[in-house]
Formats: sequence, structure tokens, C-alpha cells
Amino acid sequence: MEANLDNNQVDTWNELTLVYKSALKEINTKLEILNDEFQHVHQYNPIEHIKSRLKTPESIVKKLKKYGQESTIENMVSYVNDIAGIRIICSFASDIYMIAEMLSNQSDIKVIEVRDYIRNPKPSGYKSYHMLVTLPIYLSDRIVDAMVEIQIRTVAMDFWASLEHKINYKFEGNIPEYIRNELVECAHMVSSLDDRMMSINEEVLKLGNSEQQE
Ligand code: 0O2
Repeated sequence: MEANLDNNQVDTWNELTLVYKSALKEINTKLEILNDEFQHVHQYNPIEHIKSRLKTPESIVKKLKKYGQESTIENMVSYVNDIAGIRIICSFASDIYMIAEMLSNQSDIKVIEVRDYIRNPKPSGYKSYHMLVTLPIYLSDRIVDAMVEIQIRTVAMDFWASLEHKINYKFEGNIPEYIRNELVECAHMVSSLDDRMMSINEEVLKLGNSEQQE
């Protein structure tokens, strides 16, 4: 993207990426605090790991093309919502909603949109909980709101999504039907695995509680 920009636009682009990077740092810190506090109070970490990324200029341009928009900085800010993206990987499906709620309850985070692909999976079988949020970034002379796409999913959902993403890339979006069907079937297996792992965990927690009361 930078190659087609004049000096002023390069400045704007650099400032924008600084704002998006700062937003990712802030959300990362918020999540680390929640995870540490959770460990302290409940003796377990709901978050397995966190990945964050800034969308590459190539992907931004591709998305703008998909929307039929010119590749300008204004369009990038107006139309591409996931320039800053963070993915939170949890152990259990129940952790997903708990983390989403804890983040939404923070007063500086404004939830713009929720897409619950866990309750409503995509036809591909894709499952994940997506939140589009804004949060204020305090610069030296002003405050700007930065938008971040937060994806929350289990380890198993993430395993599925990573493989499906690679396959989709390999076939440029035209996955052969038999592989697509196989992926849908695997997505069902992932859901059932998540349910069973969550039941085991609940059972273990119950046993732990009753032992403490004895
Ligand atoms: P990347 O490379 O991960 O950034 P929209 O943003 O509304 O125009 P879309 O795709 O309808 O586009 O939004 P949606 O459905 O909320 O998807 C946003 C992101 O979720 C995608 O970003 C993917 O990361 C992920 N995602 C959505 N559907 C699937 C799916 O079927 N399989 C996999 N593996 N991931 C999915 P990008 O920008 O498409 O890609």
C-alpha cells in the first residue's frame, strides 16, 4: 500500500498503524490482567493463548476490492473493520462467553457488533465468536477511537479453522466438494469434542468442590 502513497499519506498511514498497534497492546494487557486475576480467584486460566495481528496491506487492498472500493486510506478506515485483529483461544466453550462478557463490561470498550458463529455456525462449519469493538487511544494531543476485531474460540475450533483456512487458500476458495463435506463433518466432531471436554471439566470441578466440603 505504501508504494502508492504521497508523503502526507505515508504519515497518515504510519499514524494509523501506530493507533491500531496501540489498541492491540491495550486489549492484550486487559486480557492478561483478566487471566491473572482469574488464576488468582478461581485457580484456572480460561485463556490458553492470544494471537494478535495487523492486517497486511495486501489483504486490506484485497478486501477493499471485494467491497468494490478504491484502495485509499479513507476507504481502509471506513470499510475494513479487521485491520487490527486479536484471537483469543480458550480451553472450553463456556470460557468464550465469559471472556466476551468481561470485555464488554469494561467501560472504555464499546461493542459495535457481535457475530456469534458458535450458536450460528457458517455453512463451511466455521465456529467462533466475533466482536467488533472500539476503544480510546490516548495520544499526546488527542484521543482517537480504534476499532479491533476480537475472535474468541476454543483450541479445537481454532485447529479446525486454521486447517480450513490453509485448504481454502490452496484451492483459492474453490475447495472440492468431497473435501468440503469432510470439513463439515470434522466441524461436527469438533463441536462434540468441545461438549464432551466441557462436561468432563464440569464433572471434575464438581468433584473438587464436594471434596473441599468434606
Ligand atoms: P483473515 O485472513 O483471517 O483476516 P466482512 O469482514 O464482514 O466483510 P466476512 O468474512 O463476512 O467479511 O466477516 P466474518 O464472517 O465475520 O469473517 C471475519 C474473519 O473470520 C475472516 O477474516 C476469517 O479470519 C474468519 N472466518 C470467517 N469465516 C471463516 C471460515 O469459513 N473459515 C475460516 N477458517 N475462517 C473464517 P478474513 O478477512 O476473511 O480473513
